[in-house]
Amino acid sequence: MSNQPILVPVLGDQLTRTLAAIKGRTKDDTVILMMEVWDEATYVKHHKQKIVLIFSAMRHFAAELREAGWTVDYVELTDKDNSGSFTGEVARAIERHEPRAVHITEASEWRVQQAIEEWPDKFACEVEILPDDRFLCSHQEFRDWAEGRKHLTMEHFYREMRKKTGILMTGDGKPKGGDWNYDKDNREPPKDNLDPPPVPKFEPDEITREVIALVSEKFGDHFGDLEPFQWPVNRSEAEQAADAFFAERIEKFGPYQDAMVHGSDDMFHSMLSTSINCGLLDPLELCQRAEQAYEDGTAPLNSVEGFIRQIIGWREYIRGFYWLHMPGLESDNKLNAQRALPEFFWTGETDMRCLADCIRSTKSNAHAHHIQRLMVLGNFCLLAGINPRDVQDWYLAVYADAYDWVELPNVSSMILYADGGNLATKPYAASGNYINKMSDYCKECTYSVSKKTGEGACPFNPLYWHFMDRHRDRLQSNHRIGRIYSNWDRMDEQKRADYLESADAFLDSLTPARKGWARD
Ligand code: FAD
Ligand code: DLZ
Ligand code: SF4
Repeated sequence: MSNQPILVPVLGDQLTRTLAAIKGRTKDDTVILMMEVWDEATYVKHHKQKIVLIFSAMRHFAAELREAGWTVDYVELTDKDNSGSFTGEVARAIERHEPRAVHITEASEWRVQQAIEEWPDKFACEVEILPDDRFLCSHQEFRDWAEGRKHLTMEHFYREMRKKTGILMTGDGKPKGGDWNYDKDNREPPKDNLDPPPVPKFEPDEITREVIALVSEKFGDHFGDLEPFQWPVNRSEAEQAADAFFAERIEKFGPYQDAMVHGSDDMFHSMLSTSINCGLLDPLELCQRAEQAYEDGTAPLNSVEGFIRQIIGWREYIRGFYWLHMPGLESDNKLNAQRALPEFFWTGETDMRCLADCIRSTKSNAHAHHIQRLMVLGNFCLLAGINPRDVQDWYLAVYADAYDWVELPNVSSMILYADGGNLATKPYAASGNYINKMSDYCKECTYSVSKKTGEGACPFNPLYWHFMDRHRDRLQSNHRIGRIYSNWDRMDEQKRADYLESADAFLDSLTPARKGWARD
């Protein structure tokens, strides 16, 4: 056997020993390469906590590998010869180690995968790119499923994944409990005194403290609070977070999935996306644990099925959808939305109490829960006609769990309807009523949710009708939306004019974000 090792670059969201490029290898002829690079830290100006999370998790993973006997070549951001890019660092590592081949697990993001696909031409040694089997559904499998379908309905895809994994299935191929989906039981508005148990918070250890100092020095101008930093950064912490979710929160996860309470940043959500996405937790194992909770009688089926659907349904579907539609997804703008993102998305300074609370949570934790991202922040961007590029950059920069493959379809296709309906059958548009029903935000808002137009009216009310009116040509033939236009047409002319005028006045009052928040 040659003494030349195999070089295995491991990216910041591939932090597991079960990774395709690691699991088949032997320790004595492998060099694992991990790289903190300027390009990744700055292609958008990520929230400070997101950079701390990734660098700290990478450093912890390198330590774990070394302890287990692997050879790890770890390039820190401040290493004096750091080239700043993945390709530059692999090139330097090839000079250092003279490997007989480079084995890498495919990147989760299109941008990075494009660069990797140039490596065989750039480098003298053989380069092997392995599929990322942490996802249940391969690119080819998703393409086969999508082939010939008029609409890519998530629910249909989800059922295939249930059958494929056997999760929540009976021995004779039926869904447990008789139904595939229990969403109808999962729309409880918040009640008083809900009191969700606190999510475990993790004190920074020495490694994390060092990274916090680095981020403070190098990325001080990025959005978001640096501290307190409390995310899990290694497998053991991520498992503690998962244990706490299955012991204390999953029971009520389903019913309150869409509920929002001012100041409650996690409700009954798992808060596990940051750990799943960078590789600290295995998504399938989490679904198996959820199913076990149902079998043990510690969580009801509607909660368990809801959680499993988010992971083997939505998460897998979003990833398949991304690879099916890239690179076009980035430039889709079927609704021709051109307005700049308002500055208050970065400062949180708005009288709209719902938005202010979601932005506060985003700023202080690099997190907002799903319904906040979808029905408050997303709904606002849709109704106000914010251009997709600004919205994509914002979501990608501000959330600790954000990577292009998951952020982009959620933003472009789910909230902005920028692909004209390949993902969503209708735009997720709602007036203030929806937010009032599902939250306690409106009670103490400066605006009145019951006021439809004019001074003091909740801006979501006129914006909703402004959106419907300006997209009538495209939307009125949609059978899920058409009847909304009958209501609009029944209103007297003055009322319709008041709605449009109020919305225009509100839109004119928005201050566009200054340049340089997300990208220079
Ligand atoms: P839970 O509510 O506990 O859900 C469990 C898990 O299901 C999550 O951890 C996540 O892995 C998965 N999941 C749920 N919904 C989705 C979804 N729509 N797409 C993919 N996975 C999902 N999630 C990200 O991981 N990264 C993102 O960048 C991201 N951007 C989003 C942008 C918008 C506009 C919207 C509407 C949603 C976005 N989501 C994103 C999905 C979802 O909001 C987060 O996964 C969730 O809030 C994470 O918190 P949690 O772990 O407590 O989730
Ligand atoms: C998000 C991120 C950041 C901020 N920094 C790094 C880094 O320095 N090195 C690294 O390997 N990964 C980083 N990441 C995550 C990557 O962007 C992510 O792994 C790839 O883009 C996946 O395609
Ligand atoms: Fe948001 Fe309108 Fe309710 Fe205020 S009144 S919290 S702006 S929905």
